[in-house]
Amino acid sequence: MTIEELINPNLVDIENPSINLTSSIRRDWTTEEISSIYHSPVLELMYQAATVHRQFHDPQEVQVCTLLSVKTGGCAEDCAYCPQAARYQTNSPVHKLLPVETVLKHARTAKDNGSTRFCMGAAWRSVRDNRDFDKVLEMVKGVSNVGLEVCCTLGMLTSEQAQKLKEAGLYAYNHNLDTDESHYSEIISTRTYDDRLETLENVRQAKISVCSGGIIGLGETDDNRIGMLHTLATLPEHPESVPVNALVAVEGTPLENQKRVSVWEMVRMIATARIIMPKAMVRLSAGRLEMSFEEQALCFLAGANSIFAGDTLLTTPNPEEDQDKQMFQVLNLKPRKSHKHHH
Ligand code: SAM
Ligand code: DTB
Ligand code: SF4
Repeated sequence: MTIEELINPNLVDIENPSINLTSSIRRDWTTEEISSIYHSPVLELMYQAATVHRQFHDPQEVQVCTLLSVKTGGCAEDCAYCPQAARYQTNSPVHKLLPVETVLKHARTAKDNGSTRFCMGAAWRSVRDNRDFDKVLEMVKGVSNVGLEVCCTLGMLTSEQAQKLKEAGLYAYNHNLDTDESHYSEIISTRTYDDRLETLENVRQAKISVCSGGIIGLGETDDNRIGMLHTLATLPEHPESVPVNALVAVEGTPLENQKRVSVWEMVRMIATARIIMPKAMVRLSAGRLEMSFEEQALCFLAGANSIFAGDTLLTTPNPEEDQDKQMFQVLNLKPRKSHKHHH
């Protein structure tokens, strides 16, 4: 089958709005179908992804999100890519939970710089019902009042904790699958793939928007990448956002010597995600520091429509705000307006 035949021909139609676009969103993709999309000639793949992108999104619009690590380092997990795992000797900073007011200051600055989503990360294995969690709930309320879509990434969550976050005003929760089930135990041994899926289910049940994607460059095969995309695209509902991270190889982690992924691998991953989950925001996440404007432009053309802005991701560097402003100008991109009140 050609890539064109694989993509539902009824996907159209900007001209004829009476066609219900959601009817063409498939959750029954097979691994073989995803594989043949992923392995299409790369320019054809990009063209098809760009076409789907235009049927569901304004291609000039890019959502700008800001990250803040509210609790950094000292994590009990053994994720092989992560500078924050306590067991690896890295130069990554370590600090306990930040004061609420410090976080709100960052949120206001993020908003002033054009972000519409603010994501708070904590180096926790899972959320525990303690005073730190109560403080996070206050942060969520505060950031929501600043007028930003609030997102958190705090590790595993029970359904009760998800409910509390929802009540505090949480808009989205990030919890990445990172790789596929068969490669997972090579990367992380301290939790299972099912633990990951269960948290996603708890988030979904609490009616919180789901953000889930992965990392490439961990030493996985194309089949592992395809497998992860298959799991995401066959969830009971597609995630509303799908981050695609390129590994940031950090000295001291077991993956410190991994070779940097090429832009074509990013493009294949982004384009395939765009085609099989057409409504999702596909986020060009970690790894932009090493990419030129031209390389990032290819990713936007392949269907990426969101980035993290600000000079730090959680612990590693990201392009300077000014660089990104310049890139938006050169590529004629515009930051997406807040959808906070449209949920
Ligand atoms: N501790 C929580 C968890 O693991 O779910 C939340 C924070 S954790 C740092 C969030 C995500 O950051 C991970 O799932 C992983 O996808 C990404 N990440 C961490 N280190 C990375 C690295 N070196 N390169 C690329 N992505 C990374
Ligand atoms: C995601 O997928 N990428 C972001 C966000 N979600 C939390 C994190 C990237 C972290 C990169 C390594 C670091 O800065 O510590
Ligand atoms: Fe901990 Fe999250 Fe890093 Fe894993 S990715 S070591 S859970 S902070």
